[in-house]
This record gives sequence, structure tokens and C-alpha cells, in this order.
Amino acid sequence: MKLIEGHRPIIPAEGIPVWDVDPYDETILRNPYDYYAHLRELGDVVYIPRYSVLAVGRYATTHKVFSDHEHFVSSRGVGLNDFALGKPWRQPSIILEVDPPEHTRTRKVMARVLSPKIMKTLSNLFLDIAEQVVDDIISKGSIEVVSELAEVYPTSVFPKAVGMKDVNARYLVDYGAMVFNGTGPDNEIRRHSMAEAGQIVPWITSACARERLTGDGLGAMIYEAADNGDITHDEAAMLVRSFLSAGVDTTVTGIGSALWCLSQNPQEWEKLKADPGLCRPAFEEVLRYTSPVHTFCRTAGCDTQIGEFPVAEGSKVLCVLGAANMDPEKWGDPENFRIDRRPVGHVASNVDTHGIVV
Ligand code: OVM
Repeated sequence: MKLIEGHRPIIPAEGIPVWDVDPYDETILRNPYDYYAHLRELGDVVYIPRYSVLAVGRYATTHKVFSDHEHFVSSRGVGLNDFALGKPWRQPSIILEVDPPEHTRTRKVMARVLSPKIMKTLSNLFLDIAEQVVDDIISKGSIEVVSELAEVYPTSVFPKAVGMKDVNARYLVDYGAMVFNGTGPDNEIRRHSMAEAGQIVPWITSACARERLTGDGLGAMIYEAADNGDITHDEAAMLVRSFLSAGVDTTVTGIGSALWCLSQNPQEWEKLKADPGLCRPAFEEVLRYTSPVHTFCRTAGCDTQIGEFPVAEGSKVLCVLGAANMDPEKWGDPENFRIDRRPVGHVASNVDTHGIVV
């Protein structure tokens, strides 16, 4: 059978609204808000013929499908390609592209290494580098925010926190783009990101080896979990790789989006300056408002349902997290960027499952 974007074409159940849209069109990616609104308006679940996928964007449905690993699995890939039908472009992540119970085991190791207690020991490092970056910006007078701030900060601080001996900020940013654009269709954007995979993937793989890490970083702690028998040493290398794939792109986008939100909402910027204690809820609001990961897919692992509609095994479902995070039904006034909203339950990150984002 002819596959569409690496998955089996589906025949949508009678009654599911059909919308001839390309969610991965650059115009929509640049300004997705009307697309999000229309997706939610159409119904709980929508069929998109262009990629022969279903899509969900209402908060309640999106949260439900995204978290329901019994029926909607991550292990067949969180992009359009179905790993059951074709070889993925890289070895699947053992934390992202996996389901419980395996996921539970690897996630436990990650959670321990990323615990608040351990994060606290890194706060001076994070602060020192932030100050250096800010000093540098002040001396320059004016900057291009994405390339001179949003990319610079995570790629400076992150390799140090992990304890990487190999430093290549460009490769880290480009690998992040590869991982996330790799979830989308085989379009110009994806091909452009993948063009350098031949150099970058081997560099990433070798940078995750134990001997390429210092003894005192987060990477070393992952390998210690392997020494303790919690995971294998091969799995340790894969979890270090997950730091690099999940940690860079999302933070670059988050910081860039924070500056965008604050620049568009000067009254919120004044509020933040007056009360820097709002920094954390402000950043959560940025995540809700901009959803650095706008979409992850699930795959129906068996014949199942979304609401009243039957969904066949193998169906790819776009979980449009960006639409869920802007659902007025959930948020009341989602279009207002309010740094003191405290948007508990947003699906931009850290949905545990088992509502797994990671
Ligand atoms: C990984 C990975 C990549 C992207 C995102 C993510 C949100 C994990 O390679 O493990 O979690």
C-alpha cells in the first residue's frame, strides 16, 4: 500500500469534519492563531486530507488523547512517520518515542537527575552565564534577539550543565531543528533541516559517549544510574542524547518567544520589572501562549475512538498543543497575555502521564 508521509492513509469515520488545510505551511507556522481557532471550532476531531491524519485542538480532547497511552501510543513516533511501517531517521528516543512501562523506567532516571535539588546546584552557573550574556548585549547596544540571545544562552549554559567536552553551538541548534522538524511532512523546511544530518548525527552520538563527558555534570549522573543498574550503559548514552535534543530547541524557542510576548505587551513588561518575582509564572504564560512544541502526534495502537467517532488502528492524530493552550473554553481569555495568569495545566511541557510530553 502507498503510504502518506510514512503512515497508512486512513478513511475517516462518517461525520468527522474535513478540513483541507496544511498545518505545516510556513504561513500557518509563522502565525498559527487563526488555524488553532478554526480547528477548535470545527469539532472535537477533524480530518485533514492533505496528510490523511486526524487532528485534535480543543483542550479537553487534546489532553485526553495526548495522555491516553493505552490507545494512542508514542512508540510509533510522535511525528507523521509510523515507526511500525518504516525505519525512523534516527534511533528512537527512549523517553519521547516510547510508552509505559519502559517509559516509566527511563523517566524516573531523568526526573532524578533533573530534580529541584540538583537544579539548585546549577543556579550559580546559570546566573553567571546569564550575566555575561546580558553584559555582552548591553555593550553591543542592539542585537538580533534569536541569534544573539535566544540561541546563545542555552547553547552556552547547557553543554556546561551536561558536562560536554565537545562544544559546537551551531550543531546543537541545528540538531534541535532536525529533531522537531523531523516530526513534520517531507517539505522544504524538513529537507532543509535534514540536509546536514550526515555530519551532525554522528557528532551528537559521539558527544554523548561517557568519555566525552566530564565527571561532574548531568551527563555523568545519567551514567552513574547505569552503574547502579537502573538502566544500561547504552541507554545512558541515549538519555544524554535526549538532553541535547529536547533541551536546546525548546529553550531557544521559549526565550525568543518570551521576548516577543513582552515586546508586544509593554504593560506586562512593566509589571514584570516592578515585580521580578513574577518571572516564573510569566515564563509559564509564555509557554502557554506560544507553545514551543505546537504539535506532537500520537498513533492509534488499536481500533479505538475519539468522542463518539471510531478511529482505526494506525491512524495518526495530530495533538495540536498550541490550539489547546489557546482554548477559551479552558482559559477564558486566552488571547490576553497575562504574566500573572498562572496557567496550570497548559500542555506546552511537562504533561505527565502519564500525560507524557517527555
Ligand atoms: C528526545 C526528545 C526530543 C524532543 C523532545 C523531547 C519533549 C525528547 O530525543 O528524547 O521531549
